[in-house]
Amino acid sequence: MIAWSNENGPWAEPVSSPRLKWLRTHVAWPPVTVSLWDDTPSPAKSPKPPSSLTHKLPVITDSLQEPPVNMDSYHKPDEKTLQGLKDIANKLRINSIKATCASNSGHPSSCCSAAELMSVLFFHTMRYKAKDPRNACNDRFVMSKGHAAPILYAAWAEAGYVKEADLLNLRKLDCELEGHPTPKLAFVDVATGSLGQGLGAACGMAYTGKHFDKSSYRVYCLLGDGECSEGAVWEAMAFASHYGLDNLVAILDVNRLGQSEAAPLKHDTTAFQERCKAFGWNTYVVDGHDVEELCKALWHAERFKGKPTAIVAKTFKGKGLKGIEDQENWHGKPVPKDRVDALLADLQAQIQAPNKQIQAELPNEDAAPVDNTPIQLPTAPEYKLGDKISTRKAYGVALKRMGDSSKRVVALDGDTKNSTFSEIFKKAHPERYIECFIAEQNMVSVAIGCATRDRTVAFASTFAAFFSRAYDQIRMAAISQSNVNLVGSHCGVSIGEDGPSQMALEDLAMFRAIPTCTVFYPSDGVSTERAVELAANTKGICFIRTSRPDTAVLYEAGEKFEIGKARVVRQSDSDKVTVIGAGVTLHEALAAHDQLAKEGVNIRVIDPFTIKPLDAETIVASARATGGRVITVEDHYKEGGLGEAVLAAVGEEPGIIVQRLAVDRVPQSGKPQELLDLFGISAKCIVAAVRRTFAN
Ligand SMILES: Cc1ncc(C[n+]2csc(CCOP(=O)(O)OP(=O)(O)O)c2C)c(N)n1
Repeated sequence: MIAWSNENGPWAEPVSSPRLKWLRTHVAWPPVTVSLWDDTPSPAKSPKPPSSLTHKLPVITDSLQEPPVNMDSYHKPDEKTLQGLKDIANKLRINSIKATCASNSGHPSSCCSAAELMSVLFFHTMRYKAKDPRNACNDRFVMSKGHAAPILYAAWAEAGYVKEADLLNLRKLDCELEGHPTPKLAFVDVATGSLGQGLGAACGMAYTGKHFDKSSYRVYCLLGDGECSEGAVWEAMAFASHYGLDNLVAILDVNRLGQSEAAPLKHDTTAFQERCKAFGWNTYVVDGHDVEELCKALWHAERFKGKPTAIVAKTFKGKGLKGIEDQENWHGKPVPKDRVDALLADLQAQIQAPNKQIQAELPNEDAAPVDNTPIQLPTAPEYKLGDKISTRKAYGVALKRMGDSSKRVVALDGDTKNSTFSEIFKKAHPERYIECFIAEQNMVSVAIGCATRDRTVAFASTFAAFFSRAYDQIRMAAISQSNVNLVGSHCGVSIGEDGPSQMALEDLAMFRAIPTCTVFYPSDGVSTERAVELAANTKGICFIRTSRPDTAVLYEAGEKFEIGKARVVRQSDSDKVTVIGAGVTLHEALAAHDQLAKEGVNIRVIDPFTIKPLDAETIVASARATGGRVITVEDHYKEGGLGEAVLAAVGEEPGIIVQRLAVDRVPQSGKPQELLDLFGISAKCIVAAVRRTFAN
């Protein structure tokens, strides 16, 4: 028998710390917060707590506005309900087996360990409208172990949303029930299947529910035990407890086995519990096949305030399948044809009331409907031609201004807010800023979670270089149909002295390769503001690349910018070469233009504004007007950046030759201008390249 316990003893009232006791006696000290959807004034401040108690108080006090719950008031569900839940668990097993047999692929043993967990969650604990899975008020469920998709589909079939017959089309080309869940399905918020990412997204949803929507919906996330070897899981664990996300429950399906061998902790549920506790979670260890224990644990989780809850469920992989249960070498294998009838008959025989249906309880109607009205800057940018401002700072100003316009705009950063300038937003709108600390994978997942169901328009920023460690999350964001906005500062060698570890030189390649991504590379304050405005309203992922050095404002405040529309910033009737630069290299190109003009050589200079989509029409027309001669210059490695984007755009045009100036080796520390020279992308180098073009 598994221990029923949390750190306060078996099912004890969980509030015991001096801090919480103090809060209990000062419940009239609510946090000063304003709902995103409601402008009612903040409650008046009551006496300040002692300073030693202030840490994380807003989170805790939110919960304590409700009267304390008597944890002893739990009543076990009646026998009929419990039997109904057991029956549903076996129905889910049966449908998972049938579906994976029909597709001759999939992970039935991973489904079977989670059958009771899914049954209790979907038909006892969670509140949702089964006919409207994406309803804003519904509880959320994230199947982080996405390979167990068939049981998720079976649960929605049991709930009446998916047709049972469709389960047999699992993984077929014309069926949306894919191998792993994606938001093509209305009951899926984020794509999973790359293990370790679900909990971070669930954190974003829970944070949004608690702090932005201020709604009672709750978030449940099912993880595999093998999956818990992923570091991203523990980034999320730390985040959830730091922010006291007591509307979040992680269920760990500890079935001992991974894909090719046992998971490292095997069935050591105590080790899982200790780890979760150490990360600041409320924990319960249960027999994951005992529906009664699960009902009880989830009931307590719902009422436990101040911390997220982890339910560590001891289960068996392939549970209920004789000869397969708890055996190695069954991961990702459908039940063999010659055994399927007997195994299905076994499961069927355990079902006592095959036709009994259990309806999920309905949610509270306390989340605002989706608002998708476009968000505009409150006024035109306020820069004057020639003013000097870095695009990273212009980002902070722009985001703050977008935040002034709409409460849907939220910002996240990974402890770089004073470098990316997201701190400007934070200062103006602290209640809509999420500090994610130095955990970029989790930051991206949280941002994706915040943006689900269009609850927020999320902008997450860090040094562009550090997005590379979240590339899998970014890749999955595309599959998730996410509209998240990612803003990377400190691109290229122009950051100078900090050296190559801080320089993003692969980010354009990385983001260009993402199918749903729009890549902005603004070159001055005005275009940065417009990039932020456009990104807020653009479907798919948006990446905005910003630079560290101060550069001159190039555009009038009223200048219009569009995605995929380049600006020709210098031109004459006698241009000899088209030079395309962005960010600092656009300014270098302009300096080269001025120098060459003195020598009587005119060049055309183009600011692409977006690298993806790239304005091929303007580039090809300019190339034609300049004898087919094009030079690209970029503060990025040669591979995958601006130069290759231009090459791709002119690839089918005869008579156009593209010369690429780019960083071609690992750089080093130095002064920005020295580095631009050393790596061949300064004005001087552009002038030399233009001259070479003629020499050839
Ligand atoms: C990041 C990542 N690495 C590897 C895989 C391949 N993979 C799919 S399922 C699996 C084992 C998962 O084990 P566990 O989390 O314990 O889930 P179970 O199937 O046992 O419930 C592996 C290694 C993956 N999908 N994602």
